[in-house]
Amino acid sequence: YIVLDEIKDIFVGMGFEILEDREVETADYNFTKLNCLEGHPAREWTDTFYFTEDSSILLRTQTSPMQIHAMETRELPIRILAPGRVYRKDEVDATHSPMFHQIEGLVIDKGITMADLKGTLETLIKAMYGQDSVVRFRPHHFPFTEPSCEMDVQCHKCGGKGCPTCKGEGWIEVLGAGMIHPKVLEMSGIDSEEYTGWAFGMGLERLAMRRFKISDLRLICLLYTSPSPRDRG
Ligand code: 2U9
Repeated sequence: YIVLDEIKDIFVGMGFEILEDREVETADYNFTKLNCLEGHPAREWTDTFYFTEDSSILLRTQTSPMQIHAMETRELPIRILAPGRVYRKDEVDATHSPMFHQIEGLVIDKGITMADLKGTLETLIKAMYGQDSVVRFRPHHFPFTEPSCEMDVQCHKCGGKGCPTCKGEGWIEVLGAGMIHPKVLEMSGIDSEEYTGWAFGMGLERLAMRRFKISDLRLICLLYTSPSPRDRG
């Protein structure tokens, strides 16, 4: 919750609005409208918690359906942050849990480019890890963004030389992002000729584990139940 509050503050400072929404979703909003069509591996019974035999109602596997609802109901432009719990059929171990927290962000306006994505995410990392942080972007693939990328931050311990903290890599992967796929915009009724946008997603537990040097994800479960001081009323 400390990490989440910090990230919320950074994005509110950049003019983003924070969303909250349901955890039970339809396959349409969780998958189809995100360009994960029928037959996509993420839709398997073995990966997703379904409520119905016909695989139509489920526990959301990502916070993206919140953003689809916002795209369909809000006036443009939009700048939103969508944090929340997500559910996947994963066995519990040191780095996996069937329930975890994600933060996704999304911007849609006229004339938005990859430069906006890079600038905003670099600003986020510098606010979180210090102004001297160095980031890099690598090409990647997601069904809902095109082009897609992953962002690494240069290891603050060794300055990129390679050490135990970064497992000899020199870089630490922090998030995935990309330009919203034109098909995803069109499916939510947004003209992709007129409007463009970018989105990012990251796992909160992984971020908190790094931040507080927590070695095992299961230890974080103990923290879930204690509300942040701010929410305590
Ligand atoms: C809409 C369109 C695009 C959100 C994105 C990622 C890349 C990503 C993972 C990080 C670790 C999920 O928690 S994780 O396992 N996510 O890499 N997420 S772009 O893209 C969107 C969202 C909403 C309408």
